[in-house]
Amino acid sequence: MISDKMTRALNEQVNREMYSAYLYMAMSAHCSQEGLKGFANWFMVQYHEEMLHAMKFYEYIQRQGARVKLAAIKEPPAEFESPLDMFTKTLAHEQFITRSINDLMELAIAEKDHASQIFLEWYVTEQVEEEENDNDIIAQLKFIKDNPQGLMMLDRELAGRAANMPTDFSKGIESAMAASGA
Ligand code: OFO
Repeated sequence: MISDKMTRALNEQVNREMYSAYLYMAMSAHCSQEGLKGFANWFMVQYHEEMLHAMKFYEYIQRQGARVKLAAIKEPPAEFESPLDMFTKTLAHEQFITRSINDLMELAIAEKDHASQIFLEWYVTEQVEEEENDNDIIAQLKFIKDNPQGLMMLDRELAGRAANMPTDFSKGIESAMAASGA
């Protein structure tokens, strides 16, 4: 059982995760348009990760016998100045998500909601990885600056990011994860 307040907060997080997916989908589309196929791949993998994040919240709300309430997803930007601009915005967005996960954890602690605390721990760990990945790529992009060769090398490297992400959630998260080998 979870409180109405926690249910509302978790539903808001479903929306934030869906927006994250939408944002990275927009960045992937922009990269494809610019001929940066490796960057496009990286952001599309990120899109799938975000869908998984959203679906985990969705399933948790339902497993707690609470009601999922979906809201409109904000329109993401469509134009970006450069790969560095995209990753700077990605990091800023992930820092926002980290703060929202921390707020959820604070609420779970205040409500002595142990199940939600344990559930949210996965996201706390995940956000460290998300920010670390973005910081690593930002550092490389700052090093590359305007060097087209460096950018092409990084594009090839990012093309290698494999999804290993579930895309079919019809049988629940566990079975989706097992089927994808994630
Ligand atoms: Fe990118 O971690 Fe979810 O939103």
